[in-house]
Amino acid sequence: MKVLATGFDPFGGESINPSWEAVRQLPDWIAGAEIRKARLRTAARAAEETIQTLMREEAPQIVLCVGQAGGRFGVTPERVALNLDDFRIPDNDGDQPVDTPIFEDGAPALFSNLPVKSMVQAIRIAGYPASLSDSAGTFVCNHVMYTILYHIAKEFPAMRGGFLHVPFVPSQVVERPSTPSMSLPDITAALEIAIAAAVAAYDGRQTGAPLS
Ligand code: PCA
Repeated sequence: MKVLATGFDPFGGESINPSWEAVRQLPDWIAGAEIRKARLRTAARAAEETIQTLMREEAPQIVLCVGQAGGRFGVTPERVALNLDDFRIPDNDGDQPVDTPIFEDGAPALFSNLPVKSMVQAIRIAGYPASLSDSAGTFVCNHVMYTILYHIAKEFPAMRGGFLHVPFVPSQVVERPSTPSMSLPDITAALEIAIAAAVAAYDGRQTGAPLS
């Protein structure tokens, strides 16, 4: 089995993006699955093209894209993506769509078909903060998540896909009092656990009781 994991380049004046820093440090194999890693540009059109090409060329069973959500506490698998671009800042290519559908023929929202609750539970059991998120925002991360789920619905019905947001790392909050952060090794460990839970679910293995 093959898992495609991606992170993003830095945006919004940051010098690092913990999503890519964590993804690049993942082992090459997790729970018997080969991990393919790629860095996406924090730019809607470029990232959309890259993820679409990777889904076609790599043909992974599971695709998990990861992004930074500064200010969040713990890692947050995303439940749903909206068919909407509404960027509060320009992306890294200077584009700033407002109230624009991503795909004209797409549903208003698409749900991740990854086992998001099992992923949250597995991460928490291992001792790292995690919770389910019901909003991936309306910026590039939501754009990429919607793109994945749109192509899964249209072209790759056997593929599982979704998105996971990670917090700032400590070096990013030095000048931001009272802002949560998580160390890079902890984010990386949590990601590895999330992927292992997704692989186990794909294989039909049980990963614990559902969240109450
Ligand atoms: N986070 C942004 C885009 C890239 C990233 O890492 C977001 O949440 O949309």
